[in-house]
Amino acid sequence: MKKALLIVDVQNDFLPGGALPVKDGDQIIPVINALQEQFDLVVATKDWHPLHHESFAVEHGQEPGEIIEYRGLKQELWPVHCVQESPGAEFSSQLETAKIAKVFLKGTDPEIDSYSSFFDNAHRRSTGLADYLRKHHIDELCIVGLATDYCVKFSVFDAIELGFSVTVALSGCRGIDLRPGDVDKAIEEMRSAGAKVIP
Ligand code: VGL
Ligand code: ZN
Repeated sequence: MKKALLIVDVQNDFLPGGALPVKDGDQIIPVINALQEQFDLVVATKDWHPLHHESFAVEHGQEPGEIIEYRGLKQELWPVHCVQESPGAEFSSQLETAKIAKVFLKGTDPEIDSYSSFFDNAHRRSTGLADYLRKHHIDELCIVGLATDYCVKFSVFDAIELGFSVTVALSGCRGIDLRPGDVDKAIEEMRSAGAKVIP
């Protein structure tokens, strides 16, 4: 049994002071730094949007928090965040990166969002993460990062569907809770999907 740690989107824009800050998001960084020691392999994702991305409210003349239908998919609209090569898209300087073997980029297609670390929201294009994990004979995946109710949740669903055995370490995650209760609901959904959720 080989196990990997997947660190989801620990980027400046999702941290306090960033464009789409997750409350107390910075508190997970020391937890994740310590966790890395326990894994055979550490991988990470970056939300990596082009300057004009359909998930940005401004592209539709709307406000962040609104929900639209775009090309047949439901889309939450966000402030401009994690623009490729911008400081907001960088990992937090507090995050230990020496052990990260590979970084997978998501949300790079201007026409579709990607909450999961594995596929875009229409499940059409893969990021390459699943093949990489299989090539390294990983069967257990521990997932941490931001945000619990978006990119962590959808990464957990896909990882389970792909056949990985999945643990979510909540001390290494924080959520957006756009609608209060979203994080609690996400935790329940991850549990029902078959994830082992630990404190
Ligand atoms: C995320 C909203 C928009 C996330 C990314 O990383 O959870 N959330 N883009
Ligand atoms: Zn995004």
